[in-house]
Amino acid sequence: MSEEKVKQSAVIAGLSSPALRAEDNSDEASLSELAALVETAGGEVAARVLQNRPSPDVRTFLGEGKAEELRELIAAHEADLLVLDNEISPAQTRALSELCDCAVLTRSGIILDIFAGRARTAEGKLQVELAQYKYILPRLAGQGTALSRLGGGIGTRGPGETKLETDRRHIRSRMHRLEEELQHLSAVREQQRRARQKNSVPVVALVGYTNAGKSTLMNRITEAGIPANNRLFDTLDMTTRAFEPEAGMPALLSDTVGFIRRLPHSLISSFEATLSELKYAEMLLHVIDCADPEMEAHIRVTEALAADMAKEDTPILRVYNKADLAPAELRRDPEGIYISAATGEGVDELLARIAQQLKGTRRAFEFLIPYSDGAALNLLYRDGRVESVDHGETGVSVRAVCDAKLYAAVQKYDVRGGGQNG
Ligand SMILES: Nc1nc2c(ncn2[C@@H]2O[C@H](COP(=O)(O)OP(=O)(O)OP(=O)(O)O)[C@@H](O)[C@H]2O)c(=O)[nH]1
Ligand SMILES: [Mg+2]
Repeated sequence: MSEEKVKQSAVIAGLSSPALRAEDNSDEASLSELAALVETAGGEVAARVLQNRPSPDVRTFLGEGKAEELRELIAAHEADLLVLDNEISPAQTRALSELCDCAVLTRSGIILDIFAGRARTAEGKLQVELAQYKYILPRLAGQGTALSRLGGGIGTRGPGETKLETDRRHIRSRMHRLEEELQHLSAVREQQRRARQKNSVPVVALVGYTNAGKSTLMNRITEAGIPANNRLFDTLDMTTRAFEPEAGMPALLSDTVGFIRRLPHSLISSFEATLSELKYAEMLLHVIDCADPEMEAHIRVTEALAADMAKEDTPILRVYNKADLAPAELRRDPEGIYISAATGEGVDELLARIAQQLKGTRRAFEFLIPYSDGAALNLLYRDGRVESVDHGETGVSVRAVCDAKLYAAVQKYDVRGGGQNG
């Protein structure tokens, strides 16, 4: 990411309106978060404005009067751009851009820009580029000159300003190629996943709001050495490492991109391949920054997104992190666990809770499989972890670790008719 000599200055604005859905509404906390996002993207916030209206204005979203006020504010601060906290339509973006005589971006545009500067792996870069095109395409007409006047910097990273101005057909064909490349990478990922499933090693996935401490916890548990920084969206790529929640119990831990309110749809769909890993997780650890005053809102956003991405019945353990920064009387969730990934406090207890959960879903069983049912034996080899095999007179005695689904398929051969802990 090339740092501009002079930071771009932005005026940020949000609309709070009872007509907007809660997740589309702006408020002081959401505006503060937007300010942090703009700064993370390398900009500077010159002024912030929270507008209240019974309903959004159809043409300008914020209202003609407010737009005029913003124009004066932008001129007075010599700001380069206006950033909206709400997702407004491409037509409203154009109207505001004309009225305020400057480039207009939305929260999604800023988030995409941060992602563009952060993507490291080939897949991450392709995913971000695709997301940017999806965001830009409907907004192309009208704002080209305002955006190119920015001359690099926020909102112009990634596809680049010259490409911005090329025609839609060119962009569409580029998007098509990106989609194809991503599909290919996703096939490779699927093969790796199958190989892992064959070994029957359960995956535990970290999810959480950005900056909650997922990577710090991952590093503490697996020594993965992932950079963990006090900035938004530090991690973009999925990293998976082996760990043992209990001696002799192999498992995998995955760290991935953090969530935030109003995560752009184009990003979610582009990162589908990465996030689909959550579907194969046996349990989710929801890492929560319990020292953040916005904790409750963060929990809602994360669990709504996680519910869309994981299997329906995947158990979630709430892991309240940064307990070292929060007074003990704030530890109010009896179901959750309070830890500090930074100091290590509570991490052993967390590992014990993970082991306990995994044992419940994955156990060792003894089967006696008749020679006539080779398919059942194949199934155990394919989806389970076979620990011993003994060819006897009446059939094959097999000891294998199975999850609930596999067990249901071969239960009739269980020598005890029930299970035993592995
Ligand atoms: N005091 C304290 N700080 C912590 C703790 N865990 C993480 N941090 C800090 O919080 C910041 C964010 O931590 P990360 O591990 O990068 O957070 P993340 O959830 O991976 O963030 P993204 O990758 O941006 O989604 C870093 O500055 C960490 O040092 C903790 O238990 N206590
Ligand atoms: Mg991280």
